[in-house]
Amino acid sequence: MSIKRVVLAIAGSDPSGGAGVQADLRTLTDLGIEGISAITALTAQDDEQVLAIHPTPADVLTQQLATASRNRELAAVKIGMVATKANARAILWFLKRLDQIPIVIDPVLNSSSGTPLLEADALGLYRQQLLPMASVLTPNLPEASAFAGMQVSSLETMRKAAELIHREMVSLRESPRGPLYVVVKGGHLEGDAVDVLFDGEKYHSFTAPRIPGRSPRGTGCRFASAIASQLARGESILTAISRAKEYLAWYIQKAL
Ligand code: PXL
Repeated sequence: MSIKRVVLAIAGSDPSGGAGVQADLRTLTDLGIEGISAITALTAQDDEQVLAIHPTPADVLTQQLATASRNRELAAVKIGMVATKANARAILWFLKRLDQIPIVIDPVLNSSSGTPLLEADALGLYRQQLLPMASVLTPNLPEASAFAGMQVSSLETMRKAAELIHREMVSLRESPRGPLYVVVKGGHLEGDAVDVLFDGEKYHSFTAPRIPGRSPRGTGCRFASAIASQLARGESILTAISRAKEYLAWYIQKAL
Protein backbone atom coordinates (compact mmCIF):
# COMPACT_ATOMS: atom_id res chain seq x y z
CA MET A 1 0.00 0.00 0.00
CA SER A 2 1.41 3.39 -0.92
CA ILE A 3 1.63 6.03 1.80
CA LYS A 4 -0.56 9.04 1.15
CA ARG A 5 1.09 12.44 0.90
CA VAL A 6 -0.09 14.92 3.50
CA VAL A 7 -1.08 18.52 2.68
CA LEU A 8 -1.99 21.07 5.35
CA ALA A 9 -4.78 23.52 4.47
CA ILE A 10 -4.74 26.73 6.53
CA ALA A 11 -8.06 28.47 5.85
CA GLY A 12 -11.40 29.67 7.13
CA SER A 13 -14.36 27.38 7.68
CA ASP A 14 -17.29 27.76 5.28
CA PRO A 15 -19.80 25.32 6.75
CA SER A 16 -22.02 25.64 3.67
CA GLY A 17 -19.25 23.69 1.99
CA GLY A 18 -18.86 25.95 -1.02
CA ALA A 19 -15.50 27.46 -0.17
CA GLY A 20 -12.90 27.55 2.56
CA VAL A 21 -11.35 24.63 4.35
CA GLN A 22 -14.25 22.31 3.50
CA ALA A 23 -13.60 22.87 -0.22
CA ASP A 24 -9.85 22.44 0.36
CA LEU A 25 -10.23 19.10 2.13
CA ARG A 26 -12.64 17.76 -0.48
CA THR A 27 -10.24 18.72 -3.26
CA LEU A 28 -7.33 17.02 -1.50
CA THR A 29 -9.44 13.89 -1.01
CA ASP A 30 -10.58 13.95 -4.65
CA LEU A 31 -6.93 14.02 -5.70
CA GLY A 32 -5.81 11.18 -3.42
CA ILE A 33 -4.01 13.38 -0.89
CA GLU A 34 -4.48 13.20 2.86
CA GLY A 35 -5.66 16.64 3.95
CA ILE A 36 -5.25 18.08 7.41
CA SER A 37 -6.30 21.56 8.45
CA ALA A 38 -5.79 24.56 10.69
CA ILE A 39 -8.82 26.84 10.83
CA THR A 40 -8.29 30.61 10.84
CA ALA A 41 -11.93 31.67 11.31
CA LEU A 42 -15.46 30.39 11.62
CA THR A 43 -17.81 31.89 9.09
CA ALA A 44 -21.54 31.56 8.46
CA GLN A 45 -22.48 32.15 4.82
CA ASP A 46 -24.38 31.08 1.77
CA ASP A 47 -24.10 31.95 -1.92
CA GLU A 48 -25.55 35.41 -1.37
CA GLN A 49 -23.81 36.69 1.74
CA VAL A 50 -21.42 36.22 4.61
CA LEU A 51 -23.53 36.42 7.78
CA ALA A 52 -20.78 36.15 10.39
CA ILE A 53 -17.01 35.93 10.77
CA HIS A 54 -15.45 34.82 14.03
CA PRO A 55 -11.64 34.77 13.75
CA THR A 56 -9.79 32.01 15.57
CA PRO A 57 -7.74 33.38 18.51
CA ALA A 58 -4.11 33.38 17.37
CA ASP A 59 -2.95 31.19 20.26
CA VAL A 60 -5.48 28.53 19.26
CA LEU A 61 -4.36 28.76 15.61
CA THR A 62 -0.75 28.41 16.76
CA GLN A 63 -1.62 25.23 18.62
CA GLN A 64 -3.46 23.86 15.58
CA LEU A 65 -0.39 24.55 13.45
CA ALA A 66 2.00 23.06 15.99
CA THR A 67 0.00 19.84 16.26
CA ALA A 68 -0.66 19.64 12.51
CA SER A 69 2.99 19.12 11.80
CA ARG A 70 3.76 16.89 14.78
CA ASN A 71 4.42 13.24 13.86
CA ARG A 72 3.68 13.95 10.21
CA GLU A 73 5.79 14.94 7.33
CA LEU A 74 4.00 17.61 5.32
CA ALA A 75 4.44 17.52 1.55
CA ALA A 76 2.91 20.97 0.92
CA VAL A 77 0.91 23.74 2.59
CA LYS A 78 -2.05 25.66 1.14
CA ILE A 79 -3.14 28.95 2.69
CA GLY A 80 -6.45 30.71 2.06
CA MET A 81 -8.39 33.10 4.33
CA VAL A 82 -6.16 34.42 7.13
CA ALA A 83 -8.65 36.84 8.79
CA THR A 84 -6.44 38.82 11.20
CA LYS A 85 -3.00 40.29 11.71
CA ALA A 86 -2.42 38.06 14.75
CA ASN A 87 -3.26 35.01 12.62
CA ALA A 88 -0.91 36.18 9.86
CA ARG A 89 1.82 36.40 12.49
CA ALA A 90 1.04 32.91 13.82
CA ILE A 91 1.20 31.45 10.30
CA LEU A 92 4.47 33.25 9.62
CA TRP A 93 5.98 31.79 12.80
CA PHE A 94 4.90 28.34 11.63
CA LEU A 95 6.17 28.71 8.04
CA LYS A 96 9.59 29.88 9.20
CA ARG A 97 10.01 26.62 11.07
CA LEU A 98 9.02 24.40 8.15
CA ASP A 99 11.42 22.61 5.86
CA GLN A 100 11.36 23.95 2.33
CA ILE A 101 8.17 22.47 0.94
CA PRO A 102 5.79 24.05 -1.57
CA ILE A 103 3.63 26.78 -0.02
CA VAL A 104 0.63 27.72 -2.17
CA ILE A 105 -1.04 30.95 -1.09
CA ASP A 106 -4.43 31.98 -2.46
CA PRO A 107 -4.26 35.66 -1.40
CA VAL A 108 -7.89 35.91 -0.35
CA LEU A 109 -9.04 39.46 0.37
CA ASN A 110 -12.84 39.24 -0.04
CA SER A 111 -15.53 36.60 -0.29
CA SER A 112 -17.23 36.06 -3.66
CA SER A 113 -20.09 38.16 -2.26
CA GLY A 114 -17.69 41.03 -1.43
CA THR A 115 -17.17 40.74 2.35
CA PRO A 116 -13.59 41.33 3.55
CA LEU A 117 -11.97 38.08 4.73
CA LEU A 118 -8.75 39.83 5.82
CA GLU A 119 -9.01 42.68 8.33
CA ALA A 120 -7.70 46.00 6.99
CA ASP A 121 -4.97 46.36 9.64
CA ALA A 122 -3.56 42.95 8.64
CA LEU A 123 -2.79 43.96 5.08
CA GLY A 124 0.71 45.37 5.66
CA LEU A 125 2.12 42.34 7.47
CA TYR A 126 0.24 39.96 5.19
CA ARG A 127 1.64 41.52 2.06
CA GLN A 128 5.16 42.31 3.24
CA GLN A 129 5.92 39.20 5.25
CA LEU A 130 3.47 36.38 4.59
CA LEU A 131 3.05 36.56 0.81
CA PRO A 132 6.84 36.54 0.19
CA MET A 133 6.94 33.08 1.84
CA ALA A 134 4.89 31.61 -1.03
CA SER A 135 6.15 29.26 -3.72
CA VAL A 136 2.94 29.81 -5.67
CA LEU A 137 0.58 32.80 -5.44
CA THR A 138 -2.84 32.60 -7.11
CA PRO A 139 -4.53 36.03 -7.14
CA ASN A 140 -7.79 36.48 -9.02
CA LEU A 141 -8.34 39.68 -11.03
CA PRO A 142 -9.50 41.90 -8.12
CA GLU A 143 -6.63 40.62 -5.94
CA ALA A 144 -4.08 41.07 -8.71
CA SER A 145 -5.42 44.62 -9.20
CA ALA A 146 -5.05 45.36 -5.48
CA PHE A 147 -1.53 43.97 -5.16
CA ALA A 148 -0.20 45.33 -8.45
CA GLY A 149 -1.87 48.73 -7.95
CA MET A 150 -3.42 48.71 -11.42
CA GLN A 151 -6.64 47.71 -13.13
CA VAL A 152 -6.20 44.10 -14.26
CA SER A 153 -8.80 43.25 -16.87
CA SER A 154 -7.06 41.75 -19.94
CA LEU A 155 -4.36 39.24 -20.83
CA GLU A 156 -1.92 42.09 -21.26
CA THR A 157 -2.59 43.55 -17.82
CA MET A 158 -2.61 40.06 -16.22
CA ARG A 159 0.94 39.58 -17.47
CA LYS A 160 2.04 42.97 -16.23
CA ALA A 161 0.46 42.40 -12.80
CA ALA A 162 1.97 38.91 -12.45
CA GLU A 163 5.39 40.39 -13.13
CA LEU A 164 4.95 43.32 -10.72
CA ILE A 165 3.73 41.03 -7.93
CA HIS A 166 6.56 38.59 -8.60
CA ARG A 167 9.19 41.31 -8.39
CA GLU A 168 7.75 42.77 -5.22
CA MET A 169 7.54 39.44 -3.40
CA VAL A 170 11.02 38.32 -4.38
CA SER A 171 12.46 41.67 -3.26
CA LEU A 172 10.73 41.30 0.14
CA ARG A 173 12.10 37.81 0.89
CA GLU A 174 14.33 37.83 3.95
CA SER A 175 16.11 34.57 3.26
CA PRO A 176 16.71 32.61 0.08
CA ARG A 177 13.71 30.51 -0.83
CA GLY A 178 12.90 28.43 -3.89
CA PRO A 179 11.38 29.87 -7.05
CA LEU A 180 8.20 31.91 -6.93
CA TYR A 181 5.37 31.38 -9.39
CA VAL A 182 2.59 33.94 -9.71
CA VAL A 183 -0.59 32.70 -11.39
CA VAL A 184 -3.14 35.40 -12.19
CA LYS A 185 -6.53 33.73 -12.62
CA GLY A 186 -8.65 35.05 -15.46
CA GLY A 187 -11.87 33.34 -14.43
CA HIS A 188 -13.64 36.68 -14.06
CA LEU A 189 -12.97 37.64 -17.71
CA GLU A 190 -15.36 36.89 -20.58
CA GLY A 191 -14.62 34.02 -22.96
CA ASP A 192 -12.23 31.13 -22.28
CA ALA A 193 -10.87 30.72 -18.75
CA VAL A 194 -7.26 31.85 -19.20
CA ASP A 195 -4.71 31.92 -16.37
CA VAL A 196 -1.31 33.56 -16.73
CA LEU A 197 1.79 32.27 -14.97
CA PHE A 198 4.96 34.34 -14.50
CA ASP A 199 7.96 32.35 -13.32
CA GLY A 200 10.42 35.21 -12.97
CA GLU A 201 11.49 35.07 -16.60
CA LYS A 202 8.73 33.83 -18.83
CA TYR A 203 4.96 33.94 -19.14
CA HIS A 204 2.85 30.85 -19.69
CA SER A 205 -0.88 30.82 -20.49
CA PHE A 206 -3.30 28.07 -19.51
CA THR A 207 -6.59 28.02 -21.35
CA ALA A 208 -9.74 26.02 -20.68
CA PRO A 209 -13.12 26.43 -22.36
CA ARG A 210 -15.62 28.33 -20.22
CA ILE A 211 -18.42 26.13 -18.95
CA PRO A 212 -21.52 28.22 -19.66
CA GLY A 213 -23.94 29.24 -16.98
CA ARG A 214 -21.90 28.25 -14.01
CA SER A 215 -19.79 30.00 -11.45
CA PRO A 216 -19.86 27.97 -8.27
CA ARG A 217 -18.24 29.48 -5.18
CA GLY A 218 -14.89 28.25 -3.91
CA THR A 219 -13.19 27.62 -7.24
CA GLY A 220 -10.20 29.68 -6.02
CA CYS A 221 -9.87 27.49 -2.92
CA ARG A 222 -10.10 24.35 -5.02
CA PHE A 223 -7.62 25.56 -7.64
CA ALA A 224 -4.94 26.37 -5.04
CA SER A 225 -5.56 23.08 -3.21
CA ALA A 226 -5.31 21.15 -6.47
CA ILE A 227 -1.99 22.85 -7.28
CA ALA A 228 -0.72 21.99 -3.77
CA SER A 229 -1.78 18.35 -4.30
CA GLN A 230 0.17 18.06 -7.52
CA LEU A 231 3.25 19.76 -6.11
CA ALA A 232 3.04 17.45 -3.08
CA ARG A 233 3.40 14.54 -5.52
CA GLY A 234 6.50 16.11 -6.99
CA GLU A 235 4.93 17.32 -10.23
CA SER A 236 6.39 20.37 -11.99
CA ILE A 237 4.59 23.70 -11.71
CA LEU A 238 3.40 23.53 -15.33
CA THR A 239 1.94 20.05 -14.87
CA ALA A 240 0.48 21.08 -11.50
CA ILE A 241 -1.40 24.03 -13.01
CA SER A 242 -2.62 22.06 -16.05
CA ARG A 243 -3.95 19.27 -13.84
CA ALA A 244 -5.49 21.76 -11.41
CA LYS A 245 -7.39 23.30 -14.34
CA GLU A 246 -8.55 19.86 -15.48
CA TYR A 247 -9.73 19.15 -11.94
CA LEU A 248 -11.62 22.45 -11.80
CA ALA A 249 -13.35 21.75 -15.13
CA TRP A 250 -14.45 18.36 -13.77
CA TYR A 251 -15.66 19.96 -10.55
CA ILE A 252 -17.60 22.75 -12.28
CA GLN A 253 -19.29 20.22 -14.63
CA LYS A 254 -20.20 18.05 -11.68
CA ALA A 255 -21.65 21.03 -9.80
CA LEU A 256 -24.10 21.67 -12.69
O1 PXL B 1 -13.15 31.99 -1.99
C1 PXL B 1 -12.60 32.74 -0.98
C2 PXL B 1 -12.94 32.20 0.38
C3 PXL B 1 -11.96 31.65 1.14
N1 PXL B 1 -12.18 31.18 2.39
C4 PXL B 1 -13.38 31.25 2.94
C5 PXL B 1 -14.42 31.80 2.23
C6 PXL B 1 -14.21 32.28 0.91
C7 PXL B 1 -15.31 32.84 0.14
O2 PXL B 1 -16.42 32.95 0.55
O3 PXL B 1 -15.61 31.84 2.79
C8 PXL B 1 -13.61 30.74 4.32
